[in-house]
Amino acid sequence: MLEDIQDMYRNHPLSSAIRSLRYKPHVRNIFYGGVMLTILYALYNSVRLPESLSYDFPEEVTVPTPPHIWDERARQVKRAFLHAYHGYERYAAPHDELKPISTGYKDNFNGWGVSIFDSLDTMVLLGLEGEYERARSYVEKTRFELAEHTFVPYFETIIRYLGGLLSTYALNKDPMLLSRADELAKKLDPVFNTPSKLALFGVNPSTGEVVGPDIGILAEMATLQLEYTYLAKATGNRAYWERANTVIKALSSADLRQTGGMFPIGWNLTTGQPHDAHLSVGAQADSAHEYLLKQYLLTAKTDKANLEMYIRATTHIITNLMYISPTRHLLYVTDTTTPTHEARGTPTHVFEHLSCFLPGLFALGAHTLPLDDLDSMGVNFMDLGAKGNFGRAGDGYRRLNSYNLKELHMWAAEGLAQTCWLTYADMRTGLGPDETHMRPSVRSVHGEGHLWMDSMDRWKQSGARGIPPGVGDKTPVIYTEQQRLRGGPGGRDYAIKKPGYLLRPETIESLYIMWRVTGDAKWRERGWRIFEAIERHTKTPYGYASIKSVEVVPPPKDDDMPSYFLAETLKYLYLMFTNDDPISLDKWVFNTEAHPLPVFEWSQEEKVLFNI
Ligand code: DMJ
Repeated sequence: MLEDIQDMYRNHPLSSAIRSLRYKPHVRNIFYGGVMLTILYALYNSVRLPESLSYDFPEEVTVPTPPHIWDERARQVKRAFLHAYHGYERYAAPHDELKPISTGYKDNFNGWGVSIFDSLDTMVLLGLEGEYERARSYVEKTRFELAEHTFVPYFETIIRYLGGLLSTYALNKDPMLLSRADELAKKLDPVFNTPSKLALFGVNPSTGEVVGPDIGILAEMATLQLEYTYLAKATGNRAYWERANTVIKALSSADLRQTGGMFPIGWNLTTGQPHDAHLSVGAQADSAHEYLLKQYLLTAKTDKANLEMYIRATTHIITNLMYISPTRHLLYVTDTTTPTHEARGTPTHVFEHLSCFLPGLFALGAHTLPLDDLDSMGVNFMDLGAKGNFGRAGDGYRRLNSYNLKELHMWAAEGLAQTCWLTYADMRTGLGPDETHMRPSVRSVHGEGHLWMDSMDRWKQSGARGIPPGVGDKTPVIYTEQQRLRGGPGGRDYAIKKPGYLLRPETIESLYIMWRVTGDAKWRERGWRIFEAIERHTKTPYGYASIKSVEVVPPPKDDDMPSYFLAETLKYLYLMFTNDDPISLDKWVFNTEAHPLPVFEWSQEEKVLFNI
């Protein structure tokens, strides 16, 4: 190498000038010596251990934070909400969303002011009376109309608009909100005009024209049960209950032999049966799995079909979609491509931020269900696998049957929550990427990977000592800029697929539930660190902006502040930090957009009306 460098210098035009110094060898030697030193210093700089392995990311807190500090932290979230909402009110209302860099606006969800509807219950919980009154008078006047041949996306309208109205009604019992919710649901009703009565993608609320492919998407057609059941109960209109029931019946009578008892993404809206075998808990699937447990909880544990479907779905997720990474043993959940003849498809090893709601769901289930005594709920775990003829699924049930199911679900929750958190703690911004690609093996980015349950079985066979695989705390690996550009030293176990942080709530939502369910303050402290990172890297003079890369400091921003940031991200942060527990997980159920609905108390007449 030294020779190469000398050659390079010999052939360089400057060298002739230097050679003219041949009669002054001491000058020449000093010159070459200087050049060599410069090169050696540059080489050293590119390989030396990064100063940033000691990057200023704060250590985990070991001394308990006193309650008054938590109250102050909750107040800081409230101030953040006000900053974001005032920016929206000033520059974008009554359009849908604020562009927090240019002070422009977006009309991406009907143009009815989605940020207002999505924020209503957050304002009530935060005690923001002035903002709420201004929002209320807008809501009262909104015309749920659209120009001909344009369409509302049904799913988004349900979770954001209808969810916001119903939840706020549940909190303050303002009848105007319920009547607006009723009116909106009626205008959307043509969407059910399919042979299966499962919802199409979209509808024009003014003309009733509908739009959407015959092959629907799981999350879009199976995320309305909570909203419609609550609406049915609040209005006494059984027709809404029927809409929710159609979904529940379609799901519980679906032919799931191809997918081992789990619901795939594609659904045929004519036959009401699955169309493919693509399994995921992330995009296009997430909230459908979430609503199985939550519908059971909302209806005060009266609807056994949902409980059974929840246990089937989670059994398949645990036995087939959960993997453990080779180096740091990170537990993660992935999706599988369509299988041919087997129940298990090929894992992609993609891990989505959207899937980070799952640890919270597992924890909520373990907290609220007697998973270690399902017989007391009239459910026989082994029968669930055998009765439906779900292909190879029976193996999974036999496997899980040798564990305490409650404990296993809680381990799954803890391990996944650790990984979701670590994808934040590993980044220089302290914020997590939208998608990662987990390495299935130390040496290769290809391969089957290591199923979590295989590691669990080995751990159990060797005496089940210590913390189960994938569950304990892990150390963050923060790359320097040099390491990032070089592709890193590999200690992270994953590559970043989509580097943006879109102000999403899922990790924060799970940290909040983990904190409430376990009482372990480490989850709450991690939530605080994420909030600090949000303040540091996403705040603009007018609001908060998604960022394009979580690995770059300062991160480049996107001109985008989604309404779910107001509805979910800030609400979960506030509820995590406040010392009160205004929305107890035993008494309320959050819809998928973080709008809480109260667990039912059934009256005798309602039991008759709803066939309970
Ligand atoms: C939210 O709109 C909802 O939580 C939805 O279910 C999926 N995720 C987005 C935010 O990431």
